[in-house]
Amino acid sequence: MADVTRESLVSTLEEIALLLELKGENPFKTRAYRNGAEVVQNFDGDIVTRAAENDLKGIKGIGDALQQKLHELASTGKLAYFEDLRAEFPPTLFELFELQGLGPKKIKALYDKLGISSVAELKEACEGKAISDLPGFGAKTVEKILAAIGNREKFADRFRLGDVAPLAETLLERLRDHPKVSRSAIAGSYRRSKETLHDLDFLVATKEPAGLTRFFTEFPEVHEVIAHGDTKASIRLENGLQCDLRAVSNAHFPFALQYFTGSKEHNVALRSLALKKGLSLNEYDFTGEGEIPDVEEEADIYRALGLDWVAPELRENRGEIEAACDAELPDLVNLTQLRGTFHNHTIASDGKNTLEEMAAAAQDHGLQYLGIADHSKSSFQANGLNEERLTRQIEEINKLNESFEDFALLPGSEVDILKDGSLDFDDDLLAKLDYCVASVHNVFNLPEKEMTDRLIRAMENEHVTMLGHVTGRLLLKRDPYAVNMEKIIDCAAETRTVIELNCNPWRLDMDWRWWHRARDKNVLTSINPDAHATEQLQFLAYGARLARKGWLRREDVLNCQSLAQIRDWLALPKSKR
Ligand code: DGT
Ligand code: CA
Ligand code: CA
Ligand code: ZN
Repeated sequence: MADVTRESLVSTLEEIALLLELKGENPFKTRAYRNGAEVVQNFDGDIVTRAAENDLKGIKGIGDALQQKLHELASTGKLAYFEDLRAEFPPTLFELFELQGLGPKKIKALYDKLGISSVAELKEACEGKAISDLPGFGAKTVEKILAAIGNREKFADRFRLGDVAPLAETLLERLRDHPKVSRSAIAGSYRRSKETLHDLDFLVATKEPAGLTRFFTEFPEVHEVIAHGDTKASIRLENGLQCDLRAVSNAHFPFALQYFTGSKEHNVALRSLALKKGLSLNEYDFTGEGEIPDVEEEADIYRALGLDWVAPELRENRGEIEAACDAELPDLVNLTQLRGTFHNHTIASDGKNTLEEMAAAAQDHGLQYLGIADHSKSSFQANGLNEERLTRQIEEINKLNESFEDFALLPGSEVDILKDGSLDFDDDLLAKLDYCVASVHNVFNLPEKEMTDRLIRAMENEHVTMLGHVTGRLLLKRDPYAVNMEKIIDCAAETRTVIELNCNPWRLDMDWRWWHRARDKNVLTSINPDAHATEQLQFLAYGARLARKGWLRREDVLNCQSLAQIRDWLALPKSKR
């Protein structure tokens, strides 16, 4: 079942309203859905659970019919009425809903006046003249629409790491459990922990390769068999993801694993190093004139070339081969070293769980502390807390903490950085918190200099412990806002402000390519799940993978410190940290 959230309820109601409008239904009916969407959006409480439990009676603006539909949606993840309605329109019409910056009003105008019902048609119209006759479609709007279409093309056929990881592991397990498989792995960008992937590259060692490729092409998730041979096969899953399988002998496995892990750039550099040693390296073995090294596992290949084994995350030809040669590879952080985490939400703002539930989940994860950072008042769309509610939450946390042994909730806030770089709360209130995460949640379109100055002003505040999701990007959806990352990192170093590594699979922000530079300037990170529900604490695993990809060690990660260490650290003025 699809994850039901407040946002998904709201967007379904809005889509229904739009579809009714496109059909020319009576405006009264349409308005009921629009109002309903607004009520759900602004409801002060856990509307998703209330809907799932059919407990919506008496909520103003949600009549009987809407109650029933919300209940069906929240309890089953589907709504028959909505699906029937959708079926009345060309399926390509719904592509338009996914374009950034194209609201329902515009979609209706395009459909009604120009009969546009797909992105392809829209693109054609934008490139021609017809569209400029429509009111509300000036040159600027058309430019924005074209940019959104460009983004969509750029992102087509790519997947977010966190969106494919659970399925990837399930398929790998199935291959691993096959009686004729002795070794197995997922190579490629998945093993290198890239934030987005084009396809998955499975690899097995087996004596019966043809049996394995057949087994693979018969997986129940298969939508289409793209290629099927005796040693390799390619399938496309129902979600559109392509998966390749290569079946090799046990002796070839380490070479295939090394080769198909990539990156291409890393492999090119490695092969040229091998050539200097008189060895030719390919996906099957070493060949050459002199003595051929014994290879049982991947590390033997690196060792034969005079290198330490290079963790897959580092294989991007960004200095890892030189470091491996000098035995100077970093001892990378790993998930089990995390002792706590910051930046988590509760039902007080837009989270799904209570303080108690979040605390219990954190303890299940073996964490010693969990930072609570609900939204601040300017984030009204996320039900941000005002001064009074935050003050009450601090008291609530302090009281709860008396009931824990060897565990603590840390009262904090995800405070909005306002347009001018000032903060949503004044210093007196911020001083009452254990820490604060400062984030941008609106006005994304400032010029680079202004956006950079805005973040710098926030970092200069003594109470800002860390910057949240520093570029605001949403992977495969929204580009980062314009900001000068060199300057942000320099300022973080100077002001001793931590930069978070936001683990939400949509964000994974700050980008891994910047961490090496940051850590060389002694900037700390905090690996933060930005959890809006207990199960999202699992996002920490993606954060740890991306931290490794950014060359980070245990000492570079604030939340590898124990609760006692963290308390001491938080008690220091920023300049002493
Ligand atoms: P992706 O799938 O676009 O997210 O990224 P990768 O790195 O998984 O790329 P993929 O699936 O095309 O190939 C997997 C690995 O196989 C790649 O990282 C390196 C290796 N490889 C593939 N084609 C070539 C090639 O033409 N030359 C070299 N040196 N290596 C290749
Ligand atoms: Ca791949
Ligand atoms: Ca591939
Ligand atoms: Zn945020």
